[in-house]
Amino acid sequence: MSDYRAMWAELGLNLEAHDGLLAVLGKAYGDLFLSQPNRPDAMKYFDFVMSEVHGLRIKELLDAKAQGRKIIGSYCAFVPEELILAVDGISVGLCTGADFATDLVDQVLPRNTCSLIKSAFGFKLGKVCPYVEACDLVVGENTCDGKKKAYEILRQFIPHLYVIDLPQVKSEAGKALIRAEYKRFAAKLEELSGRKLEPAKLQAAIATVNAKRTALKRLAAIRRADPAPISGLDSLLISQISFYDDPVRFIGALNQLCDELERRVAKAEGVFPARRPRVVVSGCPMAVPNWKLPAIVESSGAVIVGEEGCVGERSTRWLTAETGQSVDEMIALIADRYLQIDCAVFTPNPSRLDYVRQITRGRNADGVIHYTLQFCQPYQMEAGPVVQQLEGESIPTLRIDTDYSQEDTGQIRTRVEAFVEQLRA
Ligand code: BJ8
Repeated sequence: MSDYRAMWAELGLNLEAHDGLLAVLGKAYGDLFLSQPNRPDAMKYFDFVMSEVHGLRIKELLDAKAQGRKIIGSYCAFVPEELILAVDGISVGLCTGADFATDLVDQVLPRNTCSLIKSAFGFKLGKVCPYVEACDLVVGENTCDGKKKAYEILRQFIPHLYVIDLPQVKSEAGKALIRAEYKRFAAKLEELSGRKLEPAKLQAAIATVNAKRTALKRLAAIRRADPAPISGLDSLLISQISFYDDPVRFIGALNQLCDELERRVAKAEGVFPARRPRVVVSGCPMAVPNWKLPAIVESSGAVIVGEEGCVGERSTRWLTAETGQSVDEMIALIADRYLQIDCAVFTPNPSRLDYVRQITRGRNADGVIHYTLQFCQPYQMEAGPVVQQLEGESIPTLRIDTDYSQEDTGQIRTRVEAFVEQLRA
């Protein structure tokens, strides 16, 4: 990586703490990703993106800012990238996948808050995230109670925080709310960027985001093959990168990878031998750099063939209809698309359960690991019905409730290894 220290200092990062973070991340990346055998060649692009995640990509963002473009950060799959792109903005998902500055976080948040929310605060309070510091607007959303209330506190540290209200029920009133809120967000983006939303620009933005999701869906479908042509770890990494890479460049790189994977499938080549136990992971999002569970699963003799999560197929399943003509029509269609997301904050939420079942059967998976973060009420509450239903259909399941610490790694490994043995039997 070139020397970006002056850039990081200018952004106000704590350079010493940031050096520590990069050293830990670099080592974890080498150990977990680069050491995997028989990786597809086209993963080199994603390795490069990761090696420059706090370097070249940040420089690109700052260069774009210098040209008058706005950087919009977010924490949730409900923030519509289409609207951001349509005003020439750049959308970045903010890191929420590791513990940082926990002593500072514990001073402002209750201890019984999920790791994902604590992580958002840790990266900000510890001054180690160049993305959040580069943002012109950070967007929160009223989803779970934890996030909703945490944004009230986060505003002290990020004054340019904007919160989108969201429904909790998929009713006509819910639809009206999300449509109105996306219109309000569109107006905010127009004001911030000084650019008016034009139908042609919005149409192009919808097409770009659809193309990104289509490429991710293509990757998901390829994972049906046995032997698996790509590891679950690499597939998760690609989903994580999709939230902050340049979308057009990302689509090109991912389609190139998919071409290679399809050639592998045709030759029955895989990253692991055929008939390895196949697992779907369902539940809370695994934001970058949260690789703990997939690393354990894939070093315990199984392969992950799908993620039913927001860093995964919950974010890519649906496309926006490209039939809108006016800006208002297109915003309504975008809102309708997002309202289908089956986050556990909705009540009731049957489509998530249906999809876990569908993806498990569609990928020829042998079992499901239901993954929740401690103190995440929505997903912990849904774990019971999901597991009950799957087991009722003779699909073996394992419930893992964890956080971002490494303390329970040994215990989780023991449980995962026993589960993999059960799948082999
Ligand atoms: S659309 S899943 S990204 S809200 S883990 S903070 S739910 S207590 S992240 Fe999510 Fe949007 Fe839904 Fe997806 Fe709360 Fe649970 Fe923490 Fe969570």
